Amino acid sequence: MDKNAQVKGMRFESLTFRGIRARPVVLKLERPVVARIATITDWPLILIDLYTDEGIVGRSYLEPYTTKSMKYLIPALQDFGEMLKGHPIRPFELYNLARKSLHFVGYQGMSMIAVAGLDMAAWDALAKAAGMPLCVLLGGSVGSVKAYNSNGLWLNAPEAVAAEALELREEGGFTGLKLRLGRDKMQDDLRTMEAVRNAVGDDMSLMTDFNQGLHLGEALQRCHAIDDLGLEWIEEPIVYDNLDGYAQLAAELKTPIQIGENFYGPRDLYTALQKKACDFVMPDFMRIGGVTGWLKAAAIAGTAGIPMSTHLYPEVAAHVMRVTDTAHWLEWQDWADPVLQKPYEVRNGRLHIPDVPGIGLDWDEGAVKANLANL
Ligand code: SMN
Ligand code: MG
Repeated sequence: MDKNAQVKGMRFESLTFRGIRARPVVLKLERPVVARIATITDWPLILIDLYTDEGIVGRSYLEPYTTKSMKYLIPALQDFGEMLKGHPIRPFELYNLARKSLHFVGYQGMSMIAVAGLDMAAWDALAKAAGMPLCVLLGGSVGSVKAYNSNGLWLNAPEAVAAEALELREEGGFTGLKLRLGRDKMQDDLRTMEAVRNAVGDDMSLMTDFNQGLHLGEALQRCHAIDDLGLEWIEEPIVYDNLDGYAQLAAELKTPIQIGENFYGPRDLYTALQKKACDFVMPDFMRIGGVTGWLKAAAIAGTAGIPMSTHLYPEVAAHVMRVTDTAHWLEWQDWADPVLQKPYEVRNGRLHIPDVPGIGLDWDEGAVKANLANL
């Protein structure tokens, strides 16, 4: 098929914003999140369609963790829809306009999450209109990205977690898995790690994530206790904004400290690096500011020589990782797969970008209808 068929007779630079549809969906998680700070059985998604006068539809989704938050995020997206009507689809400009429109509300939190959803859909629309996969529009090439499987390994019993590790490895020939830590007793974490290591062998990269569950004293003790296990990284042992605490942990530990899923915008990444609060970074797309925020953040991490991994949103993540200087690991989670017409393919531990215009997100309307949330 002629990939440019849909853009014949149109200049992609003149694509025009018409409006936004944002729909709330809630999906049951196959393996519920059981973390130190929360249990999540139902996973909310906001599906965004960005309409243009030319008929191209840009798509993105947001994963805002709680169903209730969709009640206030969706109106913010609809407000952007009205405000930006008639504006050319130029993602950097839309990003700035949307950010500034919320200046008095504040730049972080919900404001940034709404802007990120808009931004990713705008980039998708532009790449579709250009007839190119997003990674190509950004100056890169279509290909695969090294990924670890983050679909499970929550705070369950050691034997159950070890058995699940084998299952997760087989979901795509993975060479990396993420294990959640922060059980009431440190010994139970240690037992679980031993069971997983015995099951998957020495060649598997093991990432660990405390989900901010420890105070600094506990973190010092628990991170030192696992510091000789050859882990890929220790993620978020303490509350995300205690950068002084992170600087102390990063200085004391041999294992790299990983943070970033709670950076709101590129400046948070810059501040963390200034404070030497971590060794690795892993921004989340809804908090860093979508593709535009990622590109700005990747320039900072790249300049500083800090390895950069992704958090959630594996489809858009794969595209930007192809143009990220210090690209490290992509976090694979298949949680949006049930509403996608064509979920991305994972093989040999790598996520494969489809050679189609845009990001490659099309909704399975039957599944969307069946899972629409009543807010
Ligand atoms: C995480 C992701 C999604 C829900 C809860 C926790 C986690 C991660 O912090 O890094 O995957
Ligand atoms: Mg995490």
